[in-house]
Amino acid sequence: MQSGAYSFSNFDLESAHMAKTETPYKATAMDDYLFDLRGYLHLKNAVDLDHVKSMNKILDEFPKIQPGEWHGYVHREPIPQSRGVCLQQIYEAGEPFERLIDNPRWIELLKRYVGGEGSFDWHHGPLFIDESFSCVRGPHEAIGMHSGNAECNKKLQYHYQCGKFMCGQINVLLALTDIEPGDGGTMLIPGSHKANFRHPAAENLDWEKTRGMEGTEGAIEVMMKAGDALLFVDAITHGAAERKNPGERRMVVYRYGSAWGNFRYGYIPSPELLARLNPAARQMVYPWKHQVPPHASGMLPGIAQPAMLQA
Ligand SMILES: O=C(O)CCC(=O)C(=O)O
Repeated sequence: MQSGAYSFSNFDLESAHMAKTETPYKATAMDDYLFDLRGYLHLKNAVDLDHVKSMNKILDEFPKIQPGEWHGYVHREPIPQSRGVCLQQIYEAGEPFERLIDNPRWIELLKRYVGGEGSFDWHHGPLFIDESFSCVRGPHEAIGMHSGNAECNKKLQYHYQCGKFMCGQINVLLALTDIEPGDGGTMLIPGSHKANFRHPAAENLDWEKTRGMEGTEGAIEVMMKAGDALLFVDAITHGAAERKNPGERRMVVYRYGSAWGNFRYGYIPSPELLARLNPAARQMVYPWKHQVPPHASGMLPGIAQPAMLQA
């Protein structure tokens, strides 16, 4: 159902996201309303369970690399174990992760909410993914509260102007396991993407010592089924509850912004990945098209071979 359907109930909204079709899902009037109001959308069954299974299999078989080490083009982020094991450039870990880049369940929502169609913002393409990672957390692991409109930076802005959304960054967090009470769910403060004040508890937060966000005034913990996705503007104050249960919580995050952005950690996609992706997906991971004089073409970075990038 398209925009204009204000009678959309929550149930219908969820069913719409369950549709087993490759036709890209388009935002409804209710999606726009809820996204604007709360700063996030819960996309139920965004990815089917076979797809989830294939990603979990890759993670199960992935070598146990240490923080800062590489396996292929995947890098384990050097973060404290208290935040879990995060594998950066996860779209390099295999086709099931590649398929998430321009996933039809969310790609049109991303284009709409990052915004910029018909303006310079789309000069290099509609979107750029500056970070893609998997994160596996065990007992006592979590991430503390961060972000919020009151942090005041452009990446964190939430903006609706001239009838258009213009968001600095939108995250898609896809659950690879069910996330139930005690599992360490994502926590959000609905509406904080428009907040004019920092959360008082954020003022003296000790990032090294902090664990989960549970108990934070105004925050909710989102329960998800494996295959559900949480689409949220990075401007919303968020984090995760500490995992209390045995076992693991698994998820991936892909962060989308304008194609004039840059990689958060300076990664560069592999030539193999760029050669495999369809042009739209390739543009989302590497929007640059370099122009250099002929005598300087050998000076381009290894991956940036013009023939590959102009296709
Ligand atoms: O781990 C989570 O659930 C929250 C993820 C997060 O904080 C982020 O994507 O910035």
